[in-house]
Amino acid sequence: MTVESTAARQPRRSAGTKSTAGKRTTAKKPPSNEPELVQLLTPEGKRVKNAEYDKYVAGITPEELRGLYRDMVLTRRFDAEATSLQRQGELGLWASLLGQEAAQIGSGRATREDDYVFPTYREHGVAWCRGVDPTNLLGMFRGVNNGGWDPNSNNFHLYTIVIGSQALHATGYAMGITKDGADSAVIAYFGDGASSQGDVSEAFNFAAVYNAPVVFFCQNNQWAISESNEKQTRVPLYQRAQGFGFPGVRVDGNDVLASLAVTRWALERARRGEGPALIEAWTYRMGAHTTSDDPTRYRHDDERQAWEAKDPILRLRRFLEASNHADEGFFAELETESEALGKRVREAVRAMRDPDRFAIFENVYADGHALVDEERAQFAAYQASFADAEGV
Ligand SMILES: Cc1ncc(C[n+]2csc(CCOP(=O)(O)OP(=O)(O)O)c2C)c(N)n1
Ligand SMILES: [Mg+2]
Repeated sequence: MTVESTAARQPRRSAGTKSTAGKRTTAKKPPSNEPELVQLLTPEGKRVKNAEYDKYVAGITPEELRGLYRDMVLTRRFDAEATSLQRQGELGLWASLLGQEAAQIGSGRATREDDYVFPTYREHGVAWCRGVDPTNLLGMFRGVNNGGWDPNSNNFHLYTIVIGSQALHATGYAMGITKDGADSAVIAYFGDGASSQGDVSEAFNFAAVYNAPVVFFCQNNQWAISESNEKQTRVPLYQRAQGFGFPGVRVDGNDVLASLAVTRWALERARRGEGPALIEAWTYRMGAHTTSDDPTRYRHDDERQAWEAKDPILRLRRFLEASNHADEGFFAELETESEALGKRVREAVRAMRDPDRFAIFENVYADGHALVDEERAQFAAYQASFADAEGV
């Protein structure tokens, strides 16, 4: 639901918060954990009606629904393989998307080929939807390249580690689209923690005043490493949009159908020239922040267990089974396909060779630079100073 449509339903300040002269005011309560969100599939896999958003998925076919399921299963399988590869010492680090498959596949499948996507470092499901080969996501995490894919081949920007900075890149890109007179849109992904970055607020404001065709897709996975989202905001994140002058919606990020519908709504209005929108996908990071993190140090397992019951893949499976849109053969075939993907990823990572030592100096500037040349020469001299320098 949009900010506008829910404004009347926001809880009023209680009598205690009125600043009546001489009386003490009660401190505002932190945001409630009871989300008002757009949901089309319940955790039990039941389809629920939604007057505003049903129309964005009205024509969806059983085949497309199976496609969404397949996307989520394969993305999860790829992600699990990457986590294992890190544990085996094949990757330096991995940032798992476990639990966030629906938010990513739903929104990723809503994008059009000519749209442009600006991800964080966790958008493996969106990369999948954009047609980026999953093995290409792993080079940076193995430390053998600085990215691993050409952003312009799939309109999928390189992973961005500097929290929130891509919101500005996306907004600038969207402003450029308007100047080109094109009707594409941009989607910028970021997390609940990133919402506290100045870059994100600046991007919101630029996007609003320039009416840029950009969708801000915030996956609120409840945690920014060890900081809970109560430390990021005193209002539900989607409501921030209102202060900048564009609509904000909170969607059930574990519901792939709702994520698809709401993102279609936002991208379509952006393409029509109606400006930015903020989507807050309410979801949960089921795993650690990265393989370097130990979440047992800062959160209780019962929280994770409660979210397990809302698993995005399980709920779509329940729906597919209950509506006879998929049979045992489909699930069995997908299992085989998943295992084959795991094997392909494993073999590709193990086959990745170390890069040329001087590759780091390439692509810093499109046309080269005197300072980079100097640094390259210094590095070459340093390398040559070793006793076994032959072949450097
Ligand atoms: C500008 C900046 N500050 C701090 C960090 C360190 N850092 C890496 S991930 C992270 C938390 C991000 O949390 P969130 O935005 O919620 O995304 P999530 O990892 O949960 O997907 C932080 C603080 C960074 N990479 N960049
Ligand atoms: Mg987060």
